[in-house]
Amino acid sequence: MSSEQTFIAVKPDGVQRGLVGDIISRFEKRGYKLAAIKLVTASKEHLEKHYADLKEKPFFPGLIAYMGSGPICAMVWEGRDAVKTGRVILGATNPLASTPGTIRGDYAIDVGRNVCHGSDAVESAQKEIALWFDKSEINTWKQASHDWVYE
Ligand code: YYY
Ligand code: MG
Repeated sequence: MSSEQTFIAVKPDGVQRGLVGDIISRFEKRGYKLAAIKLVTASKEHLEKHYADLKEKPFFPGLIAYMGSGPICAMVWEGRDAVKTGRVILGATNPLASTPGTIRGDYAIDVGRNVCHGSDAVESAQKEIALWFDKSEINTWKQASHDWVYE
């Protein structure tokens, strides 16, 4: 359970529905530190790289079209166990299986409109952060609340 970084994104539906602030707020309130953030409308090629492991899936073309349909709020969040806990904050892939209190469990119904993305492992987080951000865009800073969040 070390300090790590995870790639979290508000997908185009989440941006269109005005959920960016709430999603950021959930990570902030939990105690995580924002290391990078930007709004980006991703190209087809970029999204195909991001979801390369899903390219054989029947939903892949629809997923790429949806993800490229508008701006995404791309972020890097940092802190203890950030990858696994980030997935818990998001909820299950299928929103109907997501617990209320999670982002998907509160705001989504269809799997193809599930509002947010989060890296599924430390290794994929590193790859995704490198795909979406230049090193110069990642901030190193000490959160004023750090010593009140961690023992
Ligand atoms: O990591 P996560 O987003 O929770 O799920 P993945 O299995 O990586 O799938 C990525 C993305 O694909 C998912 O968030 C929605 C979409 N998707 C879909 O449209 N239909 C499926 N049956 C499964 C996934
Ligand atoms: Mg995934």
